[in-house]
Amino acid sequence: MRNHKRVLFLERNLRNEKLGVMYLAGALKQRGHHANLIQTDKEDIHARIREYRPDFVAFSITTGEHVYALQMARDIKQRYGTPNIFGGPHCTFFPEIGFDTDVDFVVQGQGERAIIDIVEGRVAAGFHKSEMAVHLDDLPNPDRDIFYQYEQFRDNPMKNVITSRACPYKCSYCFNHSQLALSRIDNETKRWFDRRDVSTVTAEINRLRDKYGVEKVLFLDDSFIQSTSWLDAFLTGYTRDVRLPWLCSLRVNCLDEPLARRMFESGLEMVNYAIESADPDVQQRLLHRGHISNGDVIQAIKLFDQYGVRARMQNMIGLPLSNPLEDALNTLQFNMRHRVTDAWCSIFQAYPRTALGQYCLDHNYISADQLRHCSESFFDESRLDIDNRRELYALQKLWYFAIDSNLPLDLIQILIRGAFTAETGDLLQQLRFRCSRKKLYGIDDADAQLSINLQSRERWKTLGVQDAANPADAAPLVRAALADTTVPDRFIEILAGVDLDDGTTKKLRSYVNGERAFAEPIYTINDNTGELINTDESIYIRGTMDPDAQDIRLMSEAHFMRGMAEVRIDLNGNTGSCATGSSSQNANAPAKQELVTVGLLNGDGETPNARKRTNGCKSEAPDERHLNQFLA
Ligand code: B12
Ligand code: SF4
Repeated sequence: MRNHKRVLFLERNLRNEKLGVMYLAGALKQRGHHANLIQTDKEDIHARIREYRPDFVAFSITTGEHVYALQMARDIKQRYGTPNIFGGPHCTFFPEIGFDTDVDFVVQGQGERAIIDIVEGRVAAGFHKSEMAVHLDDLPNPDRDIFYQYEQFRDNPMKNVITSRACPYKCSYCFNHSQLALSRIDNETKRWFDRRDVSTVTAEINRLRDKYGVEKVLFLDDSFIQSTSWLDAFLTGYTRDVRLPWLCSLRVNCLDEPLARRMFESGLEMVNYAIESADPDVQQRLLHRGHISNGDVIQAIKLFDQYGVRARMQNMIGLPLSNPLEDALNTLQFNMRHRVTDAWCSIFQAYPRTALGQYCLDHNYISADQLRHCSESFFDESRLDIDNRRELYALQKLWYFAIDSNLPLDLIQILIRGAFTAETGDLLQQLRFRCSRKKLYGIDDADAQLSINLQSRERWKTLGVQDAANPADAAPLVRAALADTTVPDRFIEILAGVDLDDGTTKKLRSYVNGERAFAEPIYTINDNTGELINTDESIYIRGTMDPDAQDIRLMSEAHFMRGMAEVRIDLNGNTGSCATGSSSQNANAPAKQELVTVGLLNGDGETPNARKRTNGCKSEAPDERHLNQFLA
């Protein structure tokens, strides 16, 4: 029997290097063992297994990935009898994965010591509870070769580094509250947070520079400012010993001008802000993100902007709200208004054992079955029973481009009504990935279609409405509508392939002809505080407002586009009101100044049900009781 064991990590759909796997490989190699990695979607698994002859296969999984990992482990066991080790966040929060008969070892918590104990035969198969917090300076260096054998990671000028492994907050959609609770229960020293000594961080980056020519450093810490004294030492050490451009996520409420300047002078290039939703009520009551406000974010963006430090915004749409599309569009505008350089958007996925997952279950936004079935991707269509799911899916795909090119809101509202297939979604996702890599990190995938061909755009514009061979053909209209914008040609071509129904094509035609008959946003955003101001007065519909049947239809369409629950509309040239709950498509023409009720339609042309129209999140907030049950 070999003394030095071989551990093979199996990964699929890798976009980013994984520090967890690198740390484990570093720990294994320090003890003389071997560790390697295969990308199961890109390589011949069986050839690699036969060649490498692993003693163990290992899976590092987040929730959602477990389904595929279990299948793969089962298959490998049947064919080769190789024992497997499971670890990573999913195993920490769902250790019962160990009940699966095909799982040999499952590790809850930090894995460096545990994996050594397993491969060296000191623990029996089954569940292994490891430390939740470790002294980070005691850990071996992460083994980078395991990832940099692949050029997709080696050639990336930006490399990941982490200086801490915890976050003090308890956002309702995140697993961190479980992590905190487990740390407090498990750790004998009651320590949950540790931060590396600055000298070990700078030494690691300098090694990276010598060996791999790193040009930028991405710090993966949940929030880079946890302690101002540590940050002070970091800025001194980093400026003196490294001074490479760096990027991080920040808790910005303890930022001031001198600190922003020092961070810039040390090489800070971009800051990641997680706003998730632009509505303060949603942030605080639904997402439990009271530790940060729009005002803090706006102030930080402005402080950094004067030094050219760019902003990246993280957003989440498809929340369990009475009107998730409205929330998403407000958040989109917030991003546009503050001209963020890069905007990331995911579709909220409800996870079991999070406060928000439980809230969704309690309020019938999701069934117990659906909640258990966790999606592996956060770009998939929402599994919640919410309005406008299709539009939200489309909006997520358009998000980056809409903000990057500052697309008009009414055009966005038309485009998201297209039938976005999974294939279109994938194409847009890949394009977004390439565009943002090029923009942020200068990595050019040499794809000519990212460029803008002005000649064809001129032709697209003139083709316009009349020349389209088939008046129902939306493609020329899509091209014409986007010709004047700065979106890449490739984006236009993908969108030209999206099917639009007749009503939407008609709206697009009006848009191209300059008749913008869509409502303006209900909210305006206070530029300093980030507060959303609900201004009924700001809602209007362009065009004649004589209260005849045609105008009623126009209004109902405007409502449809906005997906609004309740809107006041000026009918009298000027006054009136539209409320929800009635489907009066055939409403009689109202007299001037009379209140009219206009039925709201969802994407399928149905009137949405009343339950979700009651301000879901505003009456109640998710609680953490179920977590205590889980942790008891
Ligand atoms: C960077 C990051 C990402 C990156 C890279 C993902 C990655 N897996 O590295 C990207 C952007 C792709 C990402 C995406 C997502 N992420 Co993320 N992400 C993080 C983040 C901020 C840092 C990860 C990291 O490098 N940690 C440092 C390393 C050292 O820790 P580690 O990976 O946990 O590994 C240690 C242990 O888990 C264990 N271990 C890990 N693997 C193995 C394997 C074996 C065999 C063993 C024995 C032990 C073991 O030992 C390691 C060393 O001690 C964490 C939060 C955090 N602070 O960890 C969230 C986190 C991992 N993400 C999370 C989630 C939910 C997601 C998403 C589903 C979407 C979302 N809502 O953000 C997607 C899932 C994508 C996917 N399919 O992987 C959750 C996972 C929770 C869960 N139940 O699985 C976390 C924990 C955030 C949170 N607190 O909720 N994420
Ligand atoms: S700040 Fe980030 S890591 Fe911390 S609890 Fe909230 S979402 Fe999770």
